[in-house]
Amino acid sequence: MSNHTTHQDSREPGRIILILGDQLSHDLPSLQIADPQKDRVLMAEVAEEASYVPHHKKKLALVFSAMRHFADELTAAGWDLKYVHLDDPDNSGSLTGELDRALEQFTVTEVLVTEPGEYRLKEALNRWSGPARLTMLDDSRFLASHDMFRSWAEGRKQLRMEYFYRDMRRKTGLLMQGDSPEGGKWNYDTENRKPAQNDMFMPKPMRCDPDRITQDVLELVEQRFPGNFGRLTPFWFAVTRAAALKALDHFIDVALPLFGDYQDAMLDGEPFLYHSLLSQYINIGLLNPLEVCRSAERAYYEGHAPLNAVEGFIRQIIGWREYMRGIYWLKMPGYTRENALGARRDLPDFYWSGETGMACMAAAITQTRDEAYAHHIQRLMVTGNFAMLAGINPHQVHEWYLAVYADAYEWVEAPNVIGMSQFADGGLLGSRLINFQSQKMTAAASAISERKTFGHLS
Ligand code: FAD
Ligand code: DLZ
Repeated sequence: MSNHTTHQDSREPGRIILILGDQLSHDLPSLQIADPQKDRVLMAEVAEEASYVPHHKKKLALVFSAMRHFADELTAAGWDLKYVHLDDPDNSGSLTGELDRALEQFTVTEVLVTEPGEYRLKEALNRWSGPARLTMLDDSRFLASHDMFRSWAEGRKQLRMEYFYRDMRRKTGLLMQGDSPEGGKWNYDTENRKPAQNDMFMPKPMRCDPDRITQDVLELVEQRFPGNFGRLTPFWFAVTRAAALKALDHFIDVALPLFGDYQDAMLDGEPFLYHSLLSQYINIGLLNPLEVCRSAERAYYEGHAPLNAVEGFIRQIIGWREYMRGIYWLKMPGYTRENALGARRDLPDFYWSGETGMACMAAAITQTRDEAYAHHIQRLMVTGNFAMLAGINPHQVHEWYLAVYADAYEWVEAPNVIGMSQFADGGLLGSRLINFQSQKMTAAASAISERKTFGHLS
């Protein structure tokens, strides 16, 4: 990784390819159309992105370490790359400021950027008025473009994820036999509500040892963000595509076969169950969502994992994940301020300390503090459901979720929080969701009462 702060521009005028911290994909649209002979890549660690919410320490370390590794990979592949470190004394503190600095240094005809995931940053880049024109490319790592989602949503009384999901199955051909779904049904969720047992084999997520780059980043995070929420070490996330691919293989091998059966379960002392722990890698671009689904599909056709598990897993990614992004871009700006139930209470301090007598809440929050992770049922049925029932201001709930999880980006977090868990959008996501929520409540309640492992929510 080179830092060309004193570089004299001796190349032909070219373009600057700005790559953001959650765009760490070698097949990023802006990289695909760029020319390594003429164009330059710019990556920058900046205070503004590191502090628009008080990110969990592990999330900061994941993003910075993965950015540094990705920059090294691009340099090794022959790209001329300017990388700005957070502690560079000339660091302007913002991505637009870093564009300005780069343009003082290089002769540039155009800045190319793949569309940012968050509205906030997209607006900031669109407002930027530097000496070169800025071109924003659609993010082809998603299956549904904004136009596609908008025309799907247009004229529908209710936006039901299930119908959107079927279109995504048809579009990708995942688990399809011609025009029909594999096995004859689109959805096998009725088989996916088993309570977990203490004596089950519990797979553990793959853990990576921090290398030199990650060690440097851990020091930086501890030094620059000492008061942020979360335990920084042990830090075991994958920070390269190669390691993330191993984590994917590990999940397919050890957890996918029972992913479906236990996807709605909770068990005291078991933070991960059969979940994949892949969202933090998918969301920063180390894994492509479609390749993750194709791996799971392969496991089904090779007889390694049953259909209820594989269909359930694929639905989360090409269904819920894409649908949430569609809702976000349909409803922004304004979505994160919605408050249909008029909830006014401040977020209680125990969301940050975990100090509460409510056993499920304490377990979910301390696990979140330690791992920057909680599985879907904990997020929806424990911390989310409590906030909704207690009448907590949904914007504060949204900011908490955006800060505390390693996979948290507003385009996916906000619809899950504002829509799915808080009903703050007035039920936009449709009756399917109310059904979905009540089914999850029933499943979680019966798991709790059967196992009596989490105590009472009071
Ligand atoms: P698994 O259970 O293994 O699921 C597989 C994959 O499916 C995930 O990696 C993820 O990519 C996708 N997925 C599953 N459920 C959803 C969903 N509801 N929306 C979008 N994608 C989904 N997910 C985020 O990626 N970022 C967030 O900030 C986020 N905030 C959430 C907040 C709330 C209140 C709720 C209820 C859910 C939130 N989710 C979020 C969705 C989901 O909880 C996480 O994607 C999941 O827990 C990540 O863990 P995993 O990789 O082990 O997922
Ligand atoms: C999350 C994050 C953090 C913590 N830091 C940076 C950074 O320093 N530089 C950068 O380019 N991106 C960072 N990111 C990711 C951005 O916040 C993300 O690209 C936007 O939120 C859009 O999704």
